[in-house]
Amino acid sequence: MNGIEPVAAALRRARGVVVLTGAGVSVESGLRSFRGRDGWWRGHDPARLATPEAFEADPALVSEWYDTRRLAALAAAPNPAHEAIAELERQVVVAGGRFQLVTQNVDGLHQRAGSERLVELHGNLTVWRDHRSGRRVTPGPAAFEAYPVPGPDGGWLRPDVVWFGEFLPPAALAAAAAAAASCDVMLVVGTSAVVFPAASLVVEAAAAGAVTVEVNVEATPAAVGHRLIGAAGEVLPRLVRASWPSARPRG
Ligand code: BV8
Repeated sequence: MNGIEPVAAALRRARGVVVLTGAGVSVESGLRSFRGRDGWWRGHDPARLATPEAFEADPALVSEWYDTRRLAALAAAPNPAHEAIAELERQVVVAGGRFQLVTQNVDGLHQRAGSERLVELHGNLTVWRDHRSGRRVTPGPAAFEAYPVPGPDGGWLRPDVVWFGEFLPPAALAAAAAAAASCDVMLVVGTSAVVFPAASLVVEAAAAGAVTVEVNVEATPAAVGHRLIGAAGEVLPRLVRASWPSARPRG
């Protein structure tokens, strides 16, 4: 694959690395992306489902949709892209560098692949909260019996994710922005880069002089310096091996 060696060299030299991921990194785990051919959004208008207004209007529909996605995420397994990102973290940290993984995904697969230095910008599907009190609960592996689901404090349970029109967790956004502003290399993997403020992290890294690299099956609007076009589960293990020939991504 042309263009992989300069990226590998930049990774070997880097003192600070950020990896920004989107739904595309979980496609090879069998989880649909949002705007792909059969994306979750195709059947459902995001504005109709992923907003506090939609939940207020029809909590049964929205909580059933999210429970379907929660069960799919629990049934899925990390793929070689997730494992390569976890290995990349280990290689950078062992070399004394700084590493930050920033994900828009709410499926929890990065943690299960062994990633540690992780910021979940948009929350996590496996945790739910009472929409009145905010008290969090971690549901068991089985589907909820009925929708909507009564919360512990008189509200309904909702997924602990960030909906359109809702603010991101300030600590997560601050950590992501700080890492983007001080990294030498940012990999942008499997995201359409159209949702903000996540997409603005690429701009911040480029403005800070970082080498920016997109890994995607197609080119997106992201303003990056390098594009490695291909499936993340194929490109990332190859990039890690090209960067650190002794590296052995687990899995
Ligand atoms: C906010 C969680 C303050 C829930 C999600 C500035 C300009 C314009 C609009 C805005 C702006 N600032 C704010 C907005 C509004 C809005 C926004 O960005 N709208 C967009 C649509 C224009 N942002 C917000 O509302 C944010 N909040 O700003 O609060 C505020 C408050 C009040 C009023 C104003 C502002 C909150 C945004 C977060 C929403 N929650 N998810 C859930 O999961 O249901 S967003 C959700 O969609 C994802 O988390 C992700 O972030 C986003 C996009 O998805 P991607 O991950 O990129 O996936 P997608 O399918 O789009 O693309 C997949 C890619 O992978 C493709 O490129 C494909 O080619 C590629 N691919 C496929 N297979 C593979 C692959 N690549 C590699 N390998 C493969 N195998």
